[in-house]
Amino acid sequence: MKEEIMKIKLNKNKFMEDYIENLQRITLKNFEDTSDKDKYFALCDTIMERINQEWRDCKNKTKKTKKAYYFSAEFLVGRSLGNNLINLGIYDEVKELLDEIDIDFESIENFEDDAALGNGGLGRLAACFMDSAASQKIDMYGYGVRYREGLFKQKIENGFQVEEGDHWIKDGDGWSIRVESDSKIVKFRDQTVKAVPYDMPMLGFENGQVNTLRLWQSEPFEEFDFSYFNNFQYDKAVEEKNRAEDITRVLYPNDIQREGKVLRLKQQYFFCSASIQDLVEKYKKYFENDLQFENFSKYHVIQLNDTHPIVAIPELIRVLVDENGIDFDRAVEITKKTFAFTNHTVLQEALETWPKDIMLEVCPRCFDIIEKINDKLVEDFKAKGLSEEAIDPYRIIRYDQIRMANLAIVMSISVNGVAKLHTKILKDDTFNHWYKIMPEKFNNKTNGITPRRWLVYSNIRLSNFITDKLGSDDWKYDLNKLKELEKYLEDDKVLEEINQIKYENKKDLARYILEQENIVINPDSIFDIQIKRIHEYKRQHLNILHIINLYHRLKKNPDMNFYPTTFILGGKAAPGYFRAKAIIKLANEVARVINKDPDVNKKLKVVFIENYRVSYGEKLFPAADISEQISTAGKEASGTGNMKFMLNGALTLGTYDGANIEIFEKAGVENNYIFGAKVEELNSIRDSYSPKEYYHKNSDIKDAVDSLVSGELNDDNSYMFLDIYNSLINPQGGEKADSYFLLKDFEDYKKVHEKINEEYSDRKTWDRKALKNIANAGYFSSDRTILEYAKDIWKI
Ligand code: Z2T
Repeated sequence: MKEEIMKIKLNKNKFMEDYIENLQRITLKNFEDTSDKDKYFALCDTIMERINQEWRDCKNKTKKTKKAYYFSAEFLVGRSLGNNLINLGIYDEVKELLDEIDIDFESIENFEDDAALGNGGLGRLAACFMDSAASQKIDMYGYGVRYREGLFKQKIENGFQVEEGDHWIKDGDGWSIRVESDSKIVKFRDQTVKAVPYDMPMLGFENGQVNTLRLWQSEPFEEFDFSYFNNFQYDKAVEEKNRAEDITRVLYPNDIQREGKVLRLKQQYFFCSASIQDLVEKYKKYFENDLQFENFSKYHVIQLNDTHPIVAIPELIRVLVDENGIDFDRAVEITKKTFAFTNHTVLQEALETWPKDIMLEVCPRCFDIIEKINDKLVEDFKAKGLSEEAIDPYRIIRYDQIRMANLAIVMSISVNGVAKLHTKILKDDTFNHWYKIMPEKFNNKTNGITPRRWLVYSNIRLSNFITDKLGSDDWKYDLNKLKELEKYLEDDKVLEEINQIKYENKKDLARYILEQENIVINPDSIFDIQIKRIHEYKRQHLNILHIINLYHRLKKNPDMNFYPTTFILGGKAAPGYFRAKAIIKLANEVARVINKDPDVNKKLKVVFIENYRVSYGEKLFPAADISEQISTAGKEASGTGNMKFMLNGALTLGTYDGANIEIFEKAGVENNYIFGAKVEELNSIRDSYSPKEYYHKNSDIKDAVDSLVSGELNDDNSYMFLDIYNSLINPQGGEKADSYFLLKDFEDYKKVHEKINEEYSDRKTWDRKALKNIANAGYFSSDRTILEYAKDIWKI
């Protein structure tokens, strides 16, 4: 591995010369008159020039080898400047160079808007995979959508979430190349548009590899429809242009809740059609003799990131049959060997189904093709003697609904979950009927995170410490090497260093939070952090209810033995998800009440981070003592924030869910804080569960739950707190009470918090646990994950 290292050689004088020249060229200003934003964009250009040759070399490799294509509606890249410099191996040098001309790198960095082209874990995973594939020299192309507006910006106004647009490219896009000549025509039933690719370089870590993330933008097929124009119907021409641009105008802000809108299916079909055309066109160019596409699946494997890109399956068949004269059955066979499918959740509300009407309205030929596949499937089952009823769960089309997951499972070589428990639930439950007849397709690929962004870049102190202790930076290429840190478990001086690094990071975060949120927090307190999308199954409200109860107990008993703690929460709610927004209001209200109360605010603080996003996460993960991962067992497919915390030396306070289980396995249960019912237990009590019993039996639970409606907390007449209250013990309209088992797990959660609070004072023991976690985080590198995909599924 190490021999391949190839930092770009930085000619410092040339770099500076080019930089200043770029800066003046793009602004037509003298250096003194340029803004920080100008300085940021000029830096992008100067870096893009330097990677251009390697990028071209990688793109124009003539060797005929199998390649992977990661199709995803989301790539949550975040910022690229710092990460690109790290991966090029020139971060320190460039920082110094800028310093010489009085440019503060960090302030420049802040002028980059996050590329927030994703909602949460699923999109961020795709971005981590891009980094890891390039770093492992795997030829993988990302294909997705260039949303003009990424995930909305979250403002907190009077404690309520307010959404604002995120026009991330309004001042330009320093990291993309528009490749006009690779544009494609995408035809919908009622409209034809041009798909223009914007390519972003995905740099491998110090290895010269540059992969491509190709994001498609929708534009009018003809800039003006002159027939309208000539008839003085100018408005109509403009309207057509807008209608084309609408398709990639904005990312849908729901994370797991599916969105059954025509425009959403148009987005999906738009990028899948353009991407499939791209692959087929290139294939025909390079394999000009293979008119029958004999070798297509030998050279292509398409990984489908959840159900969103599944329409690529009928689209490939359409292109093969309608545009290349391939026989239908053959096209199906080729397609079946090309796709692989990843599932990311077992929540029913996520499983995409499209009404026949909508599919006919968007891409009627795809419906035809899906119907043929379905008919054949049903016919085969009947031939095997299955009853109508037995066939039912397998149908791709049922009651005029197209079940996308069923289509993907039939048409793929592989179906995978994203953590051990999740894959087990897929096999035993969600897709059990499929598992029974095709067990060989099912496999697990536990998620991972890229250690470059989530440690080397974001936690320089810890990164330098590790390199120092291990005597080399080999661990950046093979994260399993972190295991060697275990030799320091009994070394008090090293444990003290860990402590000091965490403390410095906490001070940095405290400064940043003061600046951003205008709240003073104490770096000597425990930093207990829960950052992720807001959802009932993730149970942020369990965290908040516990904080309320803790506050009450501290008020009542000021001398209570209590280590000062700062609870930090952050995350966005889907704009249409009332109860998630209620949870945000509750967090902000509890923070307001507690932070202004002089009886407790020396010991207890609560912060709700406004507009939590990738670039904010980079400051939060390094500063955490406790990582809150408290989802209802069986509901969080994997989680990846949990891994970022672990790698940065936080201890996990978590349930037996998703990848938490594997974290406990690797780092040792004794080095983390586990609580709550396991999935088997919840399954066995699901029907008889009565949250009221817990409410009446346990005075702390009653205390916390009652505070939602006692008048102590003010929801500004939004009825939001009543809604949360009702969801727990007074269900409305056929809903089940406390379906996420907050009250069942509350007591255990409280106890484990008490344990944490007590054990934190023994700093040495704590730091040893932190080191244990860091040393065993190697498994959660997305390098490991992507290598498993390459080996087991893609065979490359
Ligand atoms: C998402 O972020 C996840 C699942 C989804 O299912 C959709 C979105 Cl946007 C359709 C998350 C899971 O909730 C999380 O557990 C997992 O770690 C992540 O995907 C990546 O696999």
